[in-house]
Amino acid sequence: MPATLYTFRRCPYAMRARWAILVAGVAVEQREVALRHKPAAMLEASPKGTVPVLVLPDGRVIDQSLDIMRWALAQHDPEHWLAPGQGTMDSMLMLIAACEREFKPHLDRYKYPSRYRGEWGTPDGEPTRQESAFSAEHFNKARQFLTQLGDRLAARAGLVGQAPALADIAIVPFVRQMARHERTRFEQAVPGSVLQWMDGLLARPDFQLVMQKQSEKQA
Ligand SMILES: N[C@@H](CCC(=O)N[C@@H](CS)C(=O)NCC(=O)O)C(=O)O
Repeated sequence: MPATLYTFRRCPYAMRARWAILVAGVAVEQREVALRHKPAAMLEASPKGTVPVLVLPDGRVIDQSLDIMRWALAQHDPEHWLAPGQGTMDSMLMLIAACEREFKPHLDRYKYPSRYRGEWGTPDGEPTRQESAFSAEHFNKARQFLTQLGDRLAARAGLVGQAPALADIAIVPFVRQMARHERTRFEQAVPGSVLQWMDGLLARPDFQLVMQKQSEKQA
């Protein structure tokens, strides 16, 4: 019996977990969930209610995307994502944590300012400043993180070495989200090295498979 992965196609955390599982070639049965109607079995396994969640045949549950990546790659790591030759695991984990702390919150506020009304409006919803200004402020903060990535990528093709590694695969789905929101604005604002890095990773055939819809897989 294979492990079960509860996933959501467009979730960047789930994307990175699926990508590592695919590259590792580990047999996993994927269940696409509707975030508004999460299956009871998933919530029973992981009450915090976020995807991805991996339930192993022996009942163990891994419910953090980075842990799922490391679990899969620990079994088979054909591209040496866990040990890229340059850069240590600690330095990759620090970069991934920085993305979570210094990029993701700004990405969310840039993309979905209305969800953060409390931060730019009064408690009764009266705006104290423009929603668009709030969004632009967070676009700029997210961009600052990408400038840091650009500095790294000026010196090498990947974030820690010449070849993609855990850090690249864990971070690029979030950068993709920002690029897809307003591609032209993104292209004008971020270093060319970041664009090239992102486009190169996203053009990989395995990423196309990671993003395939359930219906396309069955076809
Ligand atoms: N730290 C978690 C974060 C996962 C996460 O936040 N996933 C989002 C979707 S992208 C989610 O499931 N949110 C719950 C919801 O939208 O109901 C991980 O790395 O797996």
